Amino acid sequence: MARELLSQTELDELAGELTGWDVSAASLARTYRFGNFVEAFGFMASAALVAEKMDHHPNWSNVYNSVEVSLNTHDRGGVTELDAALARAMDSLAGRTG
Ligand code: H2B
Repeated sequence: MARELLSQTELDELAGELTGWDVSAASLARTYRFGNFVEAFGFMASAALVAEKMDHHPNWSNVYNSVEVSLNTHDRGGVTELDAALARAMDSLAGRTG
């Protein structure tokens, strides 16, 4: 999967697609809120396995039922298609599609 930085046009398209995400050239950011800590941590456990398989890892933090996520490609210093793919996978796992 492409590890090139997305163009401004591609970022604009992504902002239209990824509702709930704050899309910038630097990162894709979203805060998920779940029913409780177990649901939040369950999401993180599932997302961690997907991330590891992709060899692409989130910057994230958890406080009780909320998980704050920031995605970027460290070795490119911005957002690539890999970040978009992980964002889509996380939305799917969190049941926040569309
Ligand atoms: N995750 C993210 N989010 N960005 C990266 O640039 C990155 C990563 N690089 N996971 C990977 C691991 C790299 O360090 C290894 C060596 O493939």
